[in-house]
Amino acid sequence: MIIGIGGAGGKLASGLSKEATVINVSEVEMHKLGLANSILAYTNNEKGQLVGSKKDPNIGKTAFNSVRGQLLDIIKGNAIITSSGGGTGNGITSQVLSYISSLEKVSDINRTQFIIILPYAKKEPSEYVNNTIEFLQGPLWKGVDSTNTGNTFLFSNKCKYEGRMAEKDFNELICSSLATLNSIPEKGDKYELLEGHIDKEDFEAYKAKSFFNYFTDFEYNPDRYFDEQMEENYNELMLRPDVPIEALFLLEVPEGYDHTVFYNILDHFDAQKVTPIYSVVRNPNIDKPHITVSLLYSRKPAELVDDYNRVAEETTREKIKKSIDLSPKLERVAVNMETKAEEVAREEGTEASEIKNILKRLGKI
Ligand SMILES: Nc1nc2c(ncn2[C@@H]2O[C@H](COP(=O)(O)OP(=O)(O)OP(=O)(O)O)[C@@H](O)[C@H]2O)c(=O)[nH]1
Ligand SMILES: [Mg+2]
Repeated sequence: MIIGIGGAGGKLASGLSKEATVINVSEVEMHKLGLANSILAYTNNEKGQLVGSKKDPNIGKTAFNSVRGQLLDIIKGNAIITSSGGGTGNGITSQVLSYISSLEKVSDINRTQFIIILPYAKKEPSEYVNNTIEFLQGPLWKGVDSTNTGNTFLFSNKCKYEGRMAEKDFNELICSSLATLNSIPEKGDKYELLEGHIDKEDFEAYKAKSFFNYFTDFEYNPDRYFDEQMEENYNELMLRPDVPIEALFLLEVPEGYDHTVFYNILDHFDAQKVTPIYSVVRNPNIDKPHITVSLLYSRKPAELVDDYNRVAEETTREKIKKSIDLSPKLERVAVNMETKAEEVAREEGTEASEIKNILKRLGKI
């Protein structure tokens, strides 16, 4: 089951499944989704129930207390989807992560996956960006580091903005990419299985690992280096992965195709000292081989923030330019000065407040 928290979380969860459960402080927003399962989180304010958390995660954190019991019960073995920018999704999810981190040990079957939608720093308000940076290096990282979470998926709103996409179309892109990944065990059952086998249990065990999950899918050309093709077909919806700790792939080949080309892919992972789990199937509906690959990787707090900042620094690649109508000029990235100051302070062993004072005097923050 999928649980959508806050505005973005709710919309995406409803795109993923009509059986989704959504949680929000806004009854109106939830009602629009037309789902059977929705839970209203209460905000105790002198003005009564708020209709949003006003981009303040502290409001979401307070609202968490009103749904705590119900929410902690349904997250077991399921996935949470939320944005990290606003107050509701960020605040409630932060509390869930803190709770999970505090537990002794969560068994595989009870692990929760986290699907996070990150704001695009170049085009979105600084509150969204700052909330995200706090979230990445704080509760999210602690959760993953506790090894009590399942996979964490980090999506970025970059393509939405650079591609000038309608929110609905962009959400469909995220939902369909997740559906492609999740169809791996079914495809192994549905099509003629030629090599390997990722069954439902293997897949669930993979998704229960406390790592970041990056995945992509593309038409595979066995005559070219696999690394090159992974790079060319980088999934623009997600943050870039680090070297994989574990991997999984599904190779689909057309009728009559020599499927032993999958050994090339094993060689690639062998060079990275990773032994992937895989399925190779014959799909009569395609005329070129197609691969879906997932990598699990690990990140430290500062690296997570770097990954996030890099999304805005990277020159947008040819692929987005071609596929979506794009504004070609890329401005320089707004570096988050406060976070940078804290990073430098850590490295230098000085007080962050000292560096911040200098930056304040220079008018940088
Ligand atoms: N991809 C995508 N991003 C969205 C969508 N709706 C909001 N966002 C992004 O989510 C972030 C804002 O968070 P929301 O999900 O509205 O925040 P919330 O959790 O409802 O919290 P509050 O609005 O403060 O109560 C921003 O980065 C938005 O760009 C959506 O439908 N799709
Ligand atoms: Mg909202």
